[in-house]
Amino acid sequence: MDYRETYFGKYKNYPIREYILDNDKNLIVKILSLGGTIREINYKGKNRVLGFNNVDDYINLRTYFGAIVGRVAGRISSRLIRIDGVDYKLNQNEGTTCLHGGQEGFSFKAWEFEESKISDNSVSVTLKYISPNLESGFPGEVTVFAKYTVYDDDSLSIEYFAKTNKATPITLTNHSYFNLNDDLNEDILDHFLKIDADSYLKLDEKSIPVKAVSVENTPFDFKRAKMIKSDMDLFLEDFKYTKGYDHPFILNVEKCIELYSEKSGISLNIETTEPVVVLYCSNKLEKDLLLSNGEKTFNYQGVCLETQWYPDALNQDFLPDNILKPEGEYYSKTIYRFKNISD
Ligand code: G6D
Repeated sequence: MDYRETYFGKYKNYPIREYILDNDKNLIVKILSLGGTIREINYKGKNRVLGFNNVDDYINLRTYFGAIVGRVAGRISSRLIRIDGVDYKLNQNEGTTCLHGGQEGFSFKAWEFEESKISDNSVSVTLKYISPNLESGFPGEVTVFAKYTVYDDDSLSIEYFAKTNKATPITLTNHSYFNLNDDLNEDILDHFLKIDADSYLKLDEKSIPVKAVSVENTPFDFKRAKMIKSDMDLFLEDFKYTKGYDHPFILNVEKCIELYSEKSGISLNIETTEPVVVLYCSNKLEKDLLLSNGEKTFNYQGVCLETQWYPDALNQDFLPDNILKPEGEYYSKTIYRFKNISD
């Protein structure tokens, strides 16, 4: 087990550090203090996520590559939210919606180093961010800890802990774009994907949930592993505005998500405490951005599996809300297990 850190760059007056968690076997994870961003997941000598080489690209291009997304991940459809009888005006950074915590989202903040730990079978780093009252319009000062742990079984866990001094909505997730091929120039459409979900959320033209529907006999049935491209017919109504999968799935109790590349033999198994996973296949990823390994970006180059609470919960009567109260504590955990079938 090894822990290292380096200087990565500067953002406003903050030095941005990179923390490297290495299990001295097959898994090395590199995390930035900017947005708690996972810049690289190196498994068996190859990087399996999309990332940049500099701070400016993370800030200016807003792809959310590898970033922690919050205070509220996903889209909030209303400008006003009412908490304990008080109306709060949210920042609308995507037309009339507040996307991924608004312009002042957690992804674009300098997080503080809290601690690192090494044990016989794991190495971790914990980052901290204090989100001030009314950041992007959200009520209350929220203190968040994000703990990343790499284990000797080639798994990575991400845990979030948060407290607030006033009732506020909160939904946190990680926005890594996975590509399990050995070559990031190959798209993810022939990755096999399994999602243990009986229903998904239909979206309107602004990608706001309108109802939960069964996946039976729809392109959203991933209960048995299939290639991502198998049923992704862009002429279908569900994909008219999203140009592919960009949808929340309501996970069954087992919460099993599996991704697999036949080309590399690499698989990723995801377990989570969260009730939902948003499947986004980088349908709208800007082209020709320069990645950290010198490659250029293109559509369908990475697949995001954003484990989280129900999106737009505050505004959708059919979804349970995500209000954190001062007497409560927010906690969520997602584990990413990497394997190679040849092992
Ligand atoms: C696009 O609609 C998608 C979102 O789901 C994604 O999180 C974002 O790009 C990065 O807006």
